[in-house]
Order: sequence, then C-alpha cells, then structure tokens
Amino acid sequence: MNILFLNGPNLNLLGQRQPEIYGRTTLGDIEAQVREQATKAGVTIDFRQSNHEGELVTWIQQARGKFAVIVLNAAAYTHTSVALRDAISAVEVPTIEIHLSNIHAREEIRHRSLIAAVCWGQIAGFGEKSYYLALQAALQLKPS
Ligand code: CA2
Repeated sequence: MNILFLNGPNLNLLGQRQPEIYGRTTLGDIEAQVREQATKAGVTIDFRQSNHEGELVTWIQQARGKFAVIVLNAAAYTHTSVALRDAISAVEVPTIEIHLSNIHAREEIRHRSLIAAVCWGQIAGFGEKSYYLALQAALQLKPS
C-alpha cells in the first residue's frame, strides 16, 4: 500500500515560527516519524509540501491509481479552495483531512473547511500526532 501525504502553504515553516501554536517540530521531523511508522507497518509513503494551490491540485489528480489513500493538510487552502475540493472529488482516492491545530477552536475564519464534505474524515487538534493518527486511520480503514 502506498500513501500520499500532502502539505499546503507555509507548513515548511513549522518548528521555525509561531511555536506556541504549531510546536517546535519541523515538517522534516514529522516526515521522518511517519516514514518510520509506515516502514514498520509495511507500507510506503510519499511526503510532499507546496505553497502553490495548483501544484497541490496536480498532485491530487496524479494520485489516481498510484496511492490507496491521500492524507492532506491543506493548511490555509482548507478554508478557501474550491479547486482542491473539486480535485479531491474527482480523483476518487479516499482522502483524510488533517490539521495540527483544532481549527474549530480557533478564529471563525478557520471553522469552515471547504474540503471536509468530500473527505473521508477529519483529524484535527493533536499536533504532530494528527499525522500519525492519520497513518493509523489509513492502515485500518482502507476499503479493500
Ligand atoms: O492546524 C493546521 O494544521 C492548519 O492547517 C495550519 C495552517 C492554518 O492556516 C490552518 O487553519 C490550520 C497554517 C499552516 C502554517 O504553518 C505555519 C507554521 C509555522 C509558522 C507559520 C505558519
């Protein structure tokens, strides 16, 4: 099984800015942990980050037939992107929406997710553990 982890804008800054909100762990640290856990579980992962909406759309489109599950932290595009929502709808690869922070407990602009309705489910508020929980969800819930 192959799982695609996608990360949206500014997540490359993790661990370097605003540690009070997003913690001190870098995206590279999270990738290393996810990779280790995936290897132990006998699955392969691809882990990518982009600050560009179109690149994320292209990666989602290209996931068809190559990945069993997409784990997506769309970052700020969560709240704005009809393009990402349409790509998730079209690709027919089960997609798990994740967030480090609990978006529902933050400013009102973050309460609405435009992608939630087309995702398999949402994991939010567990810091870097949101990524590890998403891996577990992908392993346990994957439809055969
Ligand atoms: O909690 C999450 O994972 C978010 O997807 C993070 C996004 C935010 O726009 C969403 O509402 C919730 C922001 C990612 C930016 O990450 C930064 C990390 C360090 C410094 C600045 C931004």
